[in-house]
Amino acid sequence: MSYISSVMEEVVKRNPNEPEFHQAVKEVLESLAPVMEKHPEFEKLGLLERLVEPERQIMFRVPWVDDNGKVQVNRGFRVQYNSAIGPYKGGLRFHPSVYLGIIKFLGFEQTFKNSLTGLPIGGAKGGSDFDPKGKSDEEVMRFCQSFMTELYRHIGPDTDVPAGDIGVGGREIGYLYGQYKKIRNAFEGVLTGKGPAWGGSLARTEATGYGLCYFVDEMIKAKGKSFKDATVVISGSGNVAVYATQKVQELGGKVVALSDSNGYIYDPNGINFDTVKRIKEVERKRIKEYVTAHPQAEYTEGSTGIWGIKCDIALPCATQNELDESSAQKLVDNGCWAVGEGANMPSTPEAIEVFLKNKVLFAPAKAANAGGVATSALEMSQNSMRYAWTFEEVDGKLKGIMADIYKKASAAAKEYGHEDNLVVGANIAGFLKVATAMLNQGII
Ligand code: NDP
Ligand code: 2IT
Repeated sequence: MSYISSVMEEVVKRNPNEPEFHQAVKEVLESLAPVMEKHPEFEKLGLLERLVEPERQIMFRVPWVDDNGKVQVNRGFRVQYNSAIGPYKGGLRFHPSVYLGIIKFLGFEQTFKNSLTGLPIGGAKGGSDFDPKGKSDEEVMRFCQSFMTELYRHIGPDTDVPAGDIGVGGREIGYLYGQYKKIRNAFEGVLTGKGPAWGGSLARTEATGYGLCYFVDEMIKAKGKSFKDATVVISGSGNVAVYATQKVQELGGKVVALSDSNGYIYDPNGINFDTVKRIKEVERKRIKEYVTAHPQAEYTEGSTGIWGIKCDIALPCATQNELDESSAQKLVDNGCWAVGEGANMPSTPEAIEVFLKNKVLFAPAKAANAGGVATSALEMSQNSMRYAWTFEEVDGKLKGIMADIYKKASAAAKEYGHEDNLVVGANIAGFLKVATAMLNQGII
């Protein structure tokens, strides 16, 4: 049996009932076949066995009191996956679907993504099965305070720096930061995605969505295409989807659809960004509210129907495995020629196969959505300097980083015999830096 197959077999055996984790590991390991051929020393040093095992996994009780005075108990997680190239870094997800397997898959992906940014950050992820939907501000605050009352002992600006992800945005980062500061009596860069008034970087809110568009723009430009006059479908209507919408419009494309877990909206005239921003960020309401302000738009129940809308470019920006084989086939049949993953692992392996087989230009998540964490690393730099760059300075650096990630991924794909396959290219380029660091640092 090959080295890769035996490591994969062991991963499935040692981590039962964690299908998302298996899926993420399998994709990366399969991409690494040409690397293992070139570097037999990796096997001798047990590099892959070490890489697939998180350095540390923390699970904890999060008790809090709801508005009715009832005690609620959630489960908290922090998986500190790999610190070979820098302090642990990665978001926190609050969603009822969260369990250890989800956090492990996200921490594993984060390790390679962070490596691709070229910045000194290791990989981690955390979160809770807490559902912020329908909770009052006070409930969210009490939950965040309880969560941080345990998490604080495991993190620090040179140890582990959490940020946002699904269900965790500026409001939650504020409550988490306030509690950390109170317990530690230290105003330090322990979280990113902070408010600009208290150490947050300008452009961090926009960074993942903008970065996704910068990456896709590089990828399609290399093939003589552009966003100009392209019809674009974006799934989700959270932080990533909203700012991807804004940037697509700035680049001359027309976004015609957005969604949430209940359904999707279709506006043939092009989505009105200001309406979406108001509904999602100010009112915190559902995407179906959009049709009240824009009666020419339609709302349809069920979120996967969005992939049946005819488009040139599709940007899945909601969640893992939201785009399966049949949805991919529908996109291809309708003439879609580029896909950029804003969410983490939104396409199933079968969907990716459909895209690659049909020569759809495909931008994989760990490269395409790295702009968020890259800007988090820029926030860490600014905190260390006790200084703040302007929006334009940060945005300019973000653009440069995304172009560089595209170059690295496409060069690695070519060098290892898979020209134009950015899945393989991103996995290899992300892996090599982490692998080199791990080898240099001994058996740790
Ligand atoms: P938000 O919480 O702001 O938004 C999430 C969006 O996705 C919402 O519209 C939500 O709908 C939808 N969604 C979530 N879960 C599901 C589900 N199970 N089925 C269908 N729709 C769902 O999160 P973000 O925008 O921050 O994150 C979106 C994706 O991007 C995630 O995969 C995240 O890991 C990834 N990402 C985020 C980064 C960031 O900086 N924020 C950086 C890199 C990647 P509803 O309201 O109905 O739940
Ligand atoms: O998946 C991701 O890259 C994020 N949720 C952002 C992590 C971060 O530390 O900014």
